[in-house]
Amino acid sequence: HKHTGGSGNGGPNAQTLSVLQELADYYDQTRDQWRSKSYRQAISALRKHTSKINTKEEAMRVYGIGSSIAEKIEEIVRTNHLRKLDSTKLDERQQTLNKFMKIYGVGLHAAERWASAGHKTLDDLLQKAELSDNQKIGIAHYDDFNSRVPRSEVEKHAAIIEKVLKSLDPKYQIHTMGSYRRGAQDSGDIDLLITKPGVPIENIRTTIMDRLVPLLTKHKFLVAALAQTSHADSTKWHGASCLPGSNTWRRIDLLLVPEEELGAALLYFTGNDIFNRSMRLLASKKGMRLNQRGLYKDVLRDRGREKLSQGTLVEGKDEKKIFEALGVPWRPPEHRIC
Ligand code: DCP
Ligand code: MG
Ligand code: MN
Repeated sequence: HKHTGGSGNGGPNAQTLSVLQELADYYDQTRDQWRSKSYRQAISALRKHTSKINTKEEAMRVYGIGSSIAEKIEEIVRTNHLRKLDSTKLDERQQTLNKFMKIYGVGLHAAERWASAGHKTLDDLLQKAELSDNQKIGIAHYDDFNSRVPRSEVEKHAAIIEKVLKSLDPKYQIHTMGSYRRGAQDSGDIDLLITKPGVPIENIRTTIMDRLVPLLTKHKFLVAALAQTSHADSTKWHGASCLPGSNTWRRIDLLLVPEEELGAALLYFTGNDIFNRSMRLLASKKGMRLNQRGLYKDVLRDRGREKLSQGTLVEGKDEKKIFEALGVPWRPPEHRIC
């Protein structure tokens, strides 16, 4: 199976992107956060670009790409290769860890345990390691979960959920979040926010968990439930979905939100994660607190900046009003890439 390296079904800069991704993975691995972030930013900017970038000058005109990465882009296009990658070849153990950590739901801890036990391939794991059911699914669908979902396919998954949900109750609303809402041409997973005006979250949870999920599972659209937080008041469902006639499984997240928290949830689940962090930091500097439920003021903190009280709600329902209350000009989702 061919790894497309984050280029989905191509795009004019697919080859460049896959080489840059290798280097980004390397910096991730070495915990070089600054470089890792620069590369991530450049990759997401280039992925959105609709024409082929050939030269350093062209690359530098793309917002989010600096001169050093621009130079590398030109080298990749010119030589079909990046010399930097030769000198940063990871040792074998690092490569094994990388491979294992790309299994959905597997972190450094499990990867290190397996590598230390001498496992080197996914087949080794299947044959010799003790695996949870979710890990088995992660390995069986390794290529699926590591390939990007084209924007048009995200829309198809969302449309199926929306149709079935509205057939249960037409008052439900659904928003496609994450990288999709930021305008990405392809996404790592499908993030859907679900709400119904005027009813408490318990009500929404019952409809989704006890009716929608079982129904879509019966229809074989939802094909796996993954990493469920076990407690009964969970407002998230993580799993996998598969379009009729396809055998590609996609990662899908359902996020259940009451109307009062819709704005804060829209803000949070649009991301990206680094933009979110900067908004939370800003709130904190203004003596407020921002999370996926709302913006709060009069948060009491002790000298160690440890929170002593939740504070009072400033805004939760309206995304634009949260920006206003923070004194930040509105930033459309496409511009929330840090
Ligand atoms: N999020 C966050 N911090 C995290 C995880 C998530 O702030 N640690 C928020 C911002 C993300 C959103 O949730 O944009 C959705 O999470 P995803 O992991 O699905 O990330 P994206 O949708 O942004 O990217 P991808 O295309 O890889 O799914
Ligand atoms: Mg996502
Ligand atoms: Mn997600």
